[in-house]
Amino acid sequence: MDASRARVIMLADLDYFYAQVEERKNPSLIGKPVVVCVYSGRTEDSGVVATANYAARKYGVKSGIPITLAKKRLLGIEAVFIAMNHDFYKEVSDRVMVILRDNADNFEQVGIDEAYLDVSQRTDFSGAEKLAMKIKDDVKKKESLTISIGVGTNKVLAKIASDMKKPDGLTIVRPGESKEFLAPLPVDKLLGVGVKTVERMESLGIKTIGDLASYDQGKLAEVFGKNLATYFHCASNGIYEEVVQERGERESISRIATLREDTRDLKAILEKTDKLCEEVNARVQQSGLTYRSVGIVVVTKSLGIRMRTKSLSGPTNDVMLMKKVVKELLQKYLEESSIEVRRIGVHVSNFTKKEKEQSQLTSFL
Ligand code: DGT
Ligand code: CA
Ligand code: CA
Repeated sequence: MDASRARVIMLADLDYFYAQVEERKNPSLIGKPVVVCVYSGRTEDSGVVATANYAARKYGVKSGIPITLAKKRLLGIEAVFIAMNHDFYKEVSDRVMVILRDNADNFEQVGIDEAYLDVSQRTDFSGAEKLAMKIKDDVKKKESLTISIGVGTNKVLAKIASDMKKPDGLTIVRPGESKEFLAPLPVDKLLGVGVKTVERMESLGIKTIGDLASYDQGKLAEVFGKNLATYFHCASNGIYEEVVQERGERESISRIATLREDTRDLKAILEKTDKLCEEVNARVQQSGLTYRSVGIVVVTKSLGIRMRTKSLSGPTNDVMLMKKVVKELLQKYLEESSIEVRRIGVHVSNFTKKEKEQSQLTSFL
């Protein structure tokens, strides 16, 4: 392969995400096993573990196990159990994603704590380490979180590489090293190989990705069908073409936050919405979009949800205009309702892609 033309793809994945965010919020947790729980509310301890920090993982506590089992495994240990606070993690995630998107030519978020970055236009493999370290430093400085990064010539390699040296890891698989890197790894490391597929592969004598890479493709197709067999064959040989691209057309971009106290004071609410508008607008601008609708979401003290939207006369990405419209909508809402506001959100929608597509279009006219 022509190394100078290989794509440089990264997968960045935050370490023990929910638990790390809790540690950052309350540094006295650092060093102790921390277990973030999804309490179902039925009985005191019913529910599952969302994630645990590495101190807790040493005792076999991990995502998906019952809270009761986690408590058993941590019996007699000074561990901390915390209820999951999804909105809070989402806010942190949104800010980290802005940092990651800033460092990519093409960007694709694939979960609350991970994203693919195609950085081929800004670096080749000789500069990949420097760029990855810069991204890790940015996230550390701005959000005080560690993130693990994997780099390879495609998504499959980047994803597997990101998992090699967690936490705070960086693994770079250079062009030409892909097959060698993959060969000894168990097949379940491959994207899309779950428990059932592992069993079927084992019955064919395939245990490692190397076994899969050299397995007869026709025989694979008999078991898995042609499409899947082709994917297995290519991916295990270090070949995977899927591009990094922003997922789908977005319907809206929004941010929501809880007010310091329930209130009907316009000034207090505007302090919050102004900040939210700036965050939303930053996201809009980074995506190269303009919007034609601006709206607010109000969660009342009694947890009712009210929405108000206004259509604009033309597309914009002007934050002052967004703030003005949000203010109008809020004033109107407060006139119409007498209930105190608990949470407030802003959103924009009805997007058009700025410049690029428009100029392409006009060039045909
Ligand atoms: P890592 O990446 O191995 O250091 O650890 P995490 O915790 O970041 O794991 P990851 O990346 O698979 O998942 C990101 C977050 O998603 C995690 O912090 C909590 C949530 N999560 C993962 N698995 C589960 C699950 O089975 N149930 C629930 N409720 N949440 C989960
Ligand atoms: Ca993670
Ligand atoms: Ca993840």
